[in-house]
Amino acid sequence: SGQSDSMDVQTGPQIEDDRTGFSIETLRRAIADNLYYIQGKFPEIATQYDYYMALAYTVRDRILHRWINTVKTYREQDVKVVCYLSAEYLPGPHLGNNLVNLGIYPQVEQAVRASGLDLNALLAEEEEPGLGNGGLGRLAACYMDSLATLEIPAIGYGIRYEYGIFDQEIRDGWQVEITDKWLRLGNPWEIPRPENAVDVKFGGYTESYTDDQGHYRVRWVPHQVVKGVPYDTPISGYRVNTTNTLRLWKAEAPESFDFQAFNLGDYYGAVDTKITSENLTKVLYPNDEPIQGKQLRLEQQYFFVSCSLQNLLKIHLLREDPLETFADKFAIQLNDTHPAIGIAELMRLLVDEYLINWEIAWDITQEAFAFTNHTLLPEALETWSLELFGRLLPRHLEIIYEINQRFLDQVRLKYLGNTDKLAQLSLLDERRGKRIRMAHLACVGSHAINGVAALHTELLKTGVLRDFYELWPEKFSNKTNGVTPRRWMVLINPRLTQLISRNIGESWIKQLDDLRQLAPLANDPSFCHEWRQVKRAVKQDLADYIQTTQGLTINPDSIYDVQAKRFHEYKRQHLNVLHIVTLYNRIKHNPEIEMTPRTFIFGGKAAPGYRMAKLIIKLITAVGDAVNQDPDVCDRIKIVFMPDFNVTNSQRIYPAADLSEQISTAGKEASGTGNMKFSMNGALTIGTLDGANIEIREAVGAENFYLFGLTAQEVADLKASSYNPRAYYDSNAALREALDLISSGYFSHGDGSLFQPLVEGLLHHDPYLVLADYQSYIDCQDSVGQAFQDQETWTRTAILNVARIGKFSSDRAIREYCQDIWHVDPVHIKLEEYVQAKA
Ligand code: GPW
Repeated sequence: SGQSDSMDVQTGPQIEDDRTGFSIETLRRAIADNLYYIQGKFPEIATQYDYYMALAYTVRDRILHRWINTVKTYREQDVKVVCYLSAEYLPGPHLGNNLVNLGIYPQVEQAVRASGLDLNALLAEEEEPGLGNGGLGRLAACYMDSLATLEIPAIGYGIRYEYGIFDQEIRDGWQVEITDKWLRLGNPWEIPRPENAVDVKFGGYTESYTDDQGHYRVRWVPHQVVKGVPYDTPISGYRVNTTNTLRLWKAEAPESFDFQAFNLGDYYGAVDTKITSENLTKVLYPNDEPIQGKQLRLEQQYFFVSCSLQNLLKIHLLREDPLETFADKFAIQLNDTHPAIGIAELMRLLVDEYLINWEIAWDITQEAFAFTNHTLLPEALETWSLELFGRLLPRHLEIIYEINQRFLDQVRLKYLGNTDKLAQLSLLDERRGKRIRMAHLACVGSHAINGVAALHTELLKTGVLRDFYELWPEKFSNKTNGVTPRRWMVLINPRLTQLISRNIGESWIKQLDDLRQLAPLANDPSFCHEWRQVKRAVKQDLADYIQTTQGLTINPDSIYDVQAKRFHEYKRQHLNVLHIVTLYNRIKHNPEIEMTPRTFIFGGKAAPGYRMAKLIIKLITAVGDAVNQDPDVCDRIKIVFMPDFNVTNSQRIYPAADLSEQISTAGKEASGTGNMKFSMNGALTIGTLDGANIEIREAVGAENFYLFGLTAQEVADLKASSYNPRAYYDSNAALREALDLISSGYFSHGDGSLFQPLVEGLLHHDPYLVLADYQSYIDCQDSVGQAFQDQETWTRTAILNVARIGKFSSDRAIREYCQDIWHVDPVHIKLEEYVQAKA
């Protein structure tokens, strides 16, 4: 993808070995060899998928050399390692990204062509690992990329779900969920490590005993044991040898359990244990936020966290380091509260299994852990009922009681006689039927707590975590999210990448702030012309794709107005729809009205149980059906719903957008990361003062950002002063007309009841202030439409957006985590000769 230099990858081996060589001929031979020896096929019967596999193994071989050297170096040099614990990862397809990072895209393209094949066709064969829901999982993947690129020793730990996030189909305008059998054709990127399996206990009871030294100890007698088997995937860095590990755990039945059952003659019981064990990592819960309080979900969380911590302790002891230095060697990051049980688990492992005394164990734990919060929605804050928790993790419940007691003793000293404070800070919520507050556990057990955008961190400090902030202000910091420019620019937008690199060189790929050098070019007419040509070509690509896949014709000269993200009421896709219906009404009233043609593009999944989100999808497709066929309007408005928004499909969307919709209710979106991906690819943003939008606007300049809507403070004030959405409806004719048209059944074949829950909800509750922000949004959109008429100015603004977006690289974010929270340094990986490495 445009990057022509290949040999800047650290001194490759001198000999053109078939498994390490980068020459076109060596690559071609390796592909042929892998087709034969890995896929067991000869060209006449080989499918495109066979060739994809042959190529994937060819690339993997080149990565393995670096991967082994990386592991070896980390072991020998006794370095501090970042351990990222995340229940979700959305890495996207690996092949293209690895070609970019290794710097062998052009050679592989030619080697593939020399084999009579097309690289794009082979890339399209890869099934992406959909092991996450949305932003949180994708952030983890961007951070893994940046960690490797910055040469930081790191392991990503997570769950190897057999079924990832469902595939979305649209039938009759409704979302239909299809199971994601991503492993069905095999996965060339993972290596199982059954020799590193660990056992995880569940249920049962605890008992105390006195050890030889007369110490009081606790033993956990489980009801069930599940085996965790790690599967490792290499994560390459950009143009460095560093190749870190993503270690995902699969649940299996432990052999010893089978044997017990077999000895008793209970063959079916043994098989049953195997089935129930494997259920544990069978499927990803498809809820974005809030999470569902299901037992299996807690089992998943504990399972992968216990596997990971046992693994870390094993590594630590293998290095012959004393346990007391554990936190000097590992920095453990909690990606939201999903892995927060790790705090109690590390305490259990240290105190019960390694017999360390409580105080020392607690110091180690607090020093090792850090916690990132990703939401302000109160309903998304994770809690577990004591009953369920105690049944599954009886020992951890005791440990949490002990942590809480010691913590509250400290609180009591500070706030003498203030029982409210105790209740507010307690790890146990005593009101709603006794529940464990995972965010409180995470705060108490960590030395650092961070939000993911400046506003979000401020709102944490004054809102959901204010009591903790009052107690430990020094623990808090902000780490504004970022995304990797390797995937989100270089890989997905080769045209833009080439244009930029031809003008300012390639340094920006690793130093995104260098995009600043584009700023003067915003005044260079020939550069602007080329920029427009690139955008136009990319928009044509998307038009072609939509034509082929949906039979829908869109106009590449129209504004591509895109909202692509999970469906949630707080993200307000329905506000976008109200704008569309308003434009529709304007044309119906005045068919000759001047209007900048727009193509409204939507993408995103709704949680299967989230009825309102699914109804909003139906509304979009229903309005689309009416608008797209209406000869009066379809030259000015088109609506496209792109089904199955995932990493692969998103890669076609971000580069083609003119306008990025970031329209959440202020104070609700923790950060957003799609906003950054659009901006990097030259879209302008229409957005509220929410999440990272605020910082994007500051960076690109207020004059280059379409701002509308209430501020977080105004939202809070309006809600406090008994917000009345109905008043907005009564006093705004265009809003009334839009809502009335939807209620009338106009978009639902006369069925006036279909969208009633949506319209009634807005009129009587409207918790996300859609109606309050309506007019401000419409006015802002009108100015967008006007501005697009002046292509010169629009292009200049787009270039300035890209020139000033450097801050939103995940490299910047990871550097901040390294300095302020993890205290880790880069470790340079030198490549040993292959022959020597093997010996
Ligand atoms: F609720 N986010 C997400 F905070 O994608 F855990 N899934 C989730 O379950 C949560 C948060 C959780 C998102 C935020 O909504 C988004 O604003 C943010 O950019 C992203 O996490 C990464 O920080």
